[in-house]
Amino acid sequence: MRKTLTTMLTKGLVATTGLGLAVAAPIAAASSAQALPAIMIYKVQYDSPGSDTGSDTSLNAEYVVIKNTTRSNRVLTGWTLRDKTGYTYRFPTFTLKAGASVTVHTGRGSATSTHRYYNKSWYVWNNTGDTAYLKNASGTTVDTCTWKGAGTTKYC
Ligand SMILES: [Ca+2]
Repeated sequence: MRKTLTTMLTKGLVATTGLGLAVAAPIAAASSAQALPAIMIYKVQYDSPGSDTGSDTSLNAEYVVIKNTTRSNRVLTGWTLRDKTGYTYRFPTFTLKAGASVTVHTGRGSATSTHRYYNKSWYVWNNTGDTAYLKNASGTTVDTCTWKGAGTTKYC
């Protein structure tokens, strides 16, 4: 009887998490520090190596890495990544696994669970300075990352 109850509770929690609602968050918040955003912009390689030729190889070497810092899978469906200008990548149905990262490339490519593509024909992230904004499906800013150039990569 006791085991059955535990199983039911576990299933209930998984189902709730699967919907991507924040219902489970207070449970986690009580036991762990919240220094990092749950989902964060971890790294931006804003200056693709070599000349900006506009080739897919060059465009895809410009990218943003988004990391799930939690121990639970998070649904990012409808979340957006955008620059100051407003060039926006919107996640379709997508779940970022616990502790995993997803890299959003500027150029064209086949989307996987760890690599996504803006499908742009020119660069998104300004080499001389820009800001990346990550917003959830409600449009609330979850994290930002700003750089002023003088490099190729920003860790946030
Ligand atoms: Ca760039």
